[in-house]
Amino acid sequence: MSTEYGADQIEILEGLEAVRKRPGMYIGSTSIRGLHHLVYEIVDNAVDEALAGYCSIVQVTINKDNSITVVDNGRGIPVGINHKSGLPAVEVVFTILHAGGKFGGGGYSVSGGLHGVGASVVNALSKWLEVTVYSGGKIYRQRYEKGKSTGPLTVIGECELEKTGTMVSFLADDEIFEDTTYDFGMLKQRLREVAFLTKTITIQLRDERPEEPVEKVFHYEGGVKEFVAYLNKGKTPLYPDMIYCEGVKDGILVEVALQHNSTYTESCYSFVNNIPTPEGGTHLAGFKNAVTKTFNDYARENKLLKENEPNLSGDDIREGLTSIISIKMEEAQFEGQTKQKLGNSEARGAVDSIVSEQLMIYLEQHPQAAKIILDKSIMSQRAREAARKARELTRRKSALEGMSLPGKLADCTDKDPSKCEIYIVEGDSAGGSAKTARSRATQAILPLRGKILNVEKARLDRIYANAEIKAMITAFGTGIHEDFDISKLRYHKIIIMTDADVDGAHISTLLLTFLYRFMPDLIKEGYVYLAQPPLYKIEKNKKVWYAYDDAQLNEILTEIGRDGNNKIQRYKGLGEMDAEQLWETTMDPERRILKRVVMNNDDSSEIDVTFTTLMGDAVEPRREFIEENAKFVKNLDI
Ligand code: 1YM
Repeated sequence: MSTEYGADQIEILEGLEAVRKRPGMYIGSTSIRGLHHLVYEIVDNAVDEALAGYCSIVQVTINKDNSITVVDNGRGIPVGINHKSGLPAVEVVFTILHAGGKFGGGGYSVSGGLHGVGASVVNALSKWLEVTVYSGGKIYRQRYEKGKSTGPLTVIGECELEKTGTMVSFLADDEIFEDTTYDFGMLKQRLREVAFLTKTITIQLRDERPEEPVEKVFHYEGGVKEFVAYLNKGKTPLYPDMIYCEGVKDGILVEVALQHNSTYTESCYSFVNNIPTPEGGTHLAGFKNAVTKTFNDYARENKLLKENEPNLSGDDIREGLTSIISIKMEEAQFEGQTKQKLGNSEARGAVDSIVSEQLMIYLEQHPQAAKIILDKSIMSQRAREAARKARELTRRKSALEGMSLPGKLADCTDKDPSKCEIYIVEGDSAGGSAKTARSRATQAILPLRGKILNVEKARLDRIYANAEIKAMITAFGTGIHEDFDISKLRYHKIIIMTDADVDGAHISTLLLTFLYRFMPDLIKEGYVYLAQPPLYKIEKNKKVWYAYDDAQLNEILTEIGRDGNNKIQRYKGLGEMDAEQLWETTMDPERRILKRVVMNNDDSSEIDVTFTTLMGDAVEPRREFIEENAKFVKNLDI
């Protein structure tokens, strides 16, 4: 190390050492999520440069060796000497742990957000990192290894005076991260989201790892309006416009887009400084308040609600509403267990006043759209009232008769939910085998008859009236809607067991759609599983093997020899197995394979799109989805 590096440098190294010792504190975790977080930290700096008005294109490349390169065409990170440290500013950016935020003020920034720890943390957690700055006709470069510079910032060449920007390449340290292989899909999803939230920016994502490199470009002139259109793809909009509200109040930049569609579910996503806030917070509260108040005021003024009729509830008005609430503000405070909820009280007022004012103007100028929305809300109000009465009735009945479990349920005897499982089984015959096979103490069986209702296309009163859905709700014990209480869950494993064919997959999807839309916490908390019945039974000399996919079948056949003495049986459905086989292969906790259904809060808008694509009205997006994903399907038996 050269002698120019004085006491400051020692402090710097101690700072970055701390990051390497406790990476989780800085990037959340060292799992695959944390790994991808490194990319977002660097991209955020480029996005800030775009928000400041100096950068229009950001290119992200996954290189062959799983290193990452991010390039922007902004001003270039400053290379001048920072007087406090005596180092070039760019070196400070990469080697000093910041509390978040830059030296300068002014403008909005998306960096310094949730983890928002900046470039120095990425540097500390990389085997190597190289930054190249194009500025003032010169090209500067500095290299670091595990956060330490391997030499001073150096001019490595010249460029045209007009060419400015920053390029950062890094290789995540495999001593820190469990896995250093990037997931193209994960980066694609997040960068698309960033592009929706930063209108005018162009983000290019390139994957150099496959033989034929893959490239995606995201550019959305319409910003959040296009985000709503994307979420509504596959749904039928109720009116042609996208309602859009935008403004600045108390230094808070607010952008909101919304549009109703013919479904009965609400899809609302909120962001602060481009960070998703799945738990909502003050900005979301402001939005909801504005929507409820404005529609009720408009309905009263225009006599769409009569004097003796009650106000519409927020849920009534937001039935079938897709919306994006995006705000940018300084010093955002995040609260809640996962720090995904905005706490700043000033955000409530800012969103409320901007949305109230502009939404009212829209409604007054578009009486037709207003009437369509209010008619739907009034229908929703009636359905909700009917559903409430039905729930009330069941609640009173169960209070009177004690907890009356569905007749078809074969319950387990143990009452400790953490030990109990419920198998939801397609069809009475498989249900019968499962009842014989099960371990009575801890395994309950609920057979479902035929296909359950597609909740994506049905209104609340019909959903609550559906026998199969009612049976699940009572069996789980959690209640639903405002009564939902996860602590009352009677089984900590909810296992969906269907045939390993197309119909079975359809039934699983219908069940998952119901759980995702009505009891998402069950999935978020990791209580939902898919059973994996075997596809093949192989017999030889009175010995039996089971294979769960084709690869395993091949393995077994190689092991036992591929002679004519094997009898291979291809299972078409659960019904073909007797109770003993079902127990051995699919239900015995010692031997079975269960797939846990997981859901990442960061992906929620994408999950929403997937369910709509699979279960909604429009055929064309579904066809596209199937064409794109058919390659992931291992066994297709039609
Ligand atoms: C590929 C990553 O980091 N771009 C980038 C970063 C900065 C600037 C421009 C920038 C910011 C400012 C002034 C300012 C940063 N500068 C700093 C610091 N791309 C990438 N592009 N001039 C240039 O905020 O005032 C931190 S990030 F602190 F040095 F100013």
